[in-house]
Amino acid sequence: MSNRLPVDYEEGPDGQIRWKSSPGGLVTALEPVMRAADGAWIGWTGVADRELDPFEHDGISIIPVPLSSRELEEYYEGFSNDTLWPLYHDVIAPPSFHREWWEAYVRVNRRFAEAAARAASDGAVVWVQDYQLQLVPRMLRESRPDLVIGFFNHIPFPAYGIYSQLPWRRQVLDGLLGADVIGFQRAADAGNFSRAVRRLFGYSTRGTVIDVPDADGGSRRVVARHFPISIDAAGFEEIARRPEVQARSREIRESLGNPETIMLGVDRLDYTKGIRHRMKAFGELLRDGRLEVEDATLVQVASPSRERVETYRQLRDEIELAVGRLNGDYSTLGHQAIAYLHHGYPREEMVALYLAADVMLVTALRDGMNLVAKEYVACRFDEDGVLLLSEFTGASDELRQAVLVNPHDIEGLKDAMVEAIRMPRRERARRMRALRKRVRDNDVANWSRSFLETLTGAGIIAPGVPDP
Ligand code: GDG
Repeated sequence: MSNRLPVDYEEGPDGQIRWKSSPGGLVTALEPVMRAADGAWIGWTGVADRELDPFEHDGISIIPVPLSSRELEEYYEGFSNDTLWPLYHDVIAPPSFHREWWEAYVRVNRRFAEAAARAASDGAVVWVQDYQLQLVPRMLRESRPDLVIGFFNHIPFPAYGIYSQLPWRRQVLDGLLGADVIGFQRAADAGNFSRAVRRLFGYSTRGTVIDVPDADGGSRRVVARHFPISIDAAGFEEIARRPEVQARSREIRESLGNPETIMLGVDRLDYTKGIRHRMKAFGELLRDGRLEVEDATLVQVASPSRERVETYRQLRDEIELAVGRLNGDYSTLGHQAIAYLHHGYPREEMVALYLAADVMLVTALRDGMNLVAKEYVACRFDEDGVLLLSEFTGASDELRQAVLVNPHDIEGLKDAMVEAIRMPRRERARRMRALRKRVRDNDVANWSRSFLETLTGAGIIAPGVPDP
């Protein structure tokens, strides 16, 4: 179960409905599991105010949950993206607290829980994804105590001092504690969660196990631990090895005027991603003459995101103002300082960009994991390219051979960029080999297997994932 289904809705000119797969990491990971287990995917279709019947798509049963446009505003854009998202990302932007948004969140979570209660067979496994659905585990357990319930949080779980700002902090924790296994990206997130449970409920915790008292005086055992998510590493490498993708990557370099160094950023246009910080550092390097525009170009893909939320509109204005200024100040007729692309691209084009980039910039101020960092590494079968990675991403717990940075420290960021650009070939290869091994050893299939085995009691931990 996830807020969004893995398919996109399309209406033909004849009014006929068509469904297109929207292949993401989660779909790749869960598709084989779902087929083997005869599972169903429950979620919203992406269109408001439409009731749609369950259907089959590409061998997967799909169960749509309807949302009205009002609920979309209050539950999704409001409580999920303007309350929980900024709060869980360490209040980089101020969260808004509105009681009507909370009420919509409760209502929609109940609808999702009811859909699962109807669809699940006796003793079935239900895996709930992400922060939009934190109340579902408890609601589901109350109506269907026979089910095995897992929850995975894709974003960080903040420290108590921040989490405790949430007016509904007890209800959210209680919602999550309805699950048997609660998964997080990093050990630190699981630790923050357990601490919040101790502070607010006084339940005892031992390592990753929390004892949750139940109504008849006994207790239930809930596991809260980290399962770092990953990507389909082999799938990305396969695309990168295609001759036409490599040709495209050379074409990209040429169209940028064959600069010595191409630096690349790929992010949803989101304030958590540190896009402004990276542009500021790059601009100062040009200003100080440590980089010349003929030698270094920054390509920034900023895919459109949450465009109806005001904070995101403001961010877009700020970034586009900064890009305009930098290009005005430093571009020449033949060389652009920043190639800024406010589009989404097909996966093959993203891979060609990864192959064209000498330095990949991941400067998030807070990020649950950051899959872009892992995708870059998976694509570099040539063992070249440098990953510059923020310490505030979940990925930095695993990808220790990246050039690690604190994006708030602009001087440090500038030095790290120069270090990455100047890094000798042998050093680049040494680091990239180690990074690649890590991403191959813990791919997304490993992630889902490890979670589901813990959930169903086998308790086997994926190789390379240390149990905290
Ligand atoms: C959340 C958490 C966590 C982006 N633009 C295009 C495109 N993308 C793809 C990337 C990557 C994905 O979107 C973004 O994933 P990230 O992990 O980088 O970030 P979030 O979207 O914030 O994801 C995050 C993740 O959930 C998983 O748990 O890692 O911390 O915030 O796969 O490649 N893909 C295509 N065209 C684009 O223009 N095809």
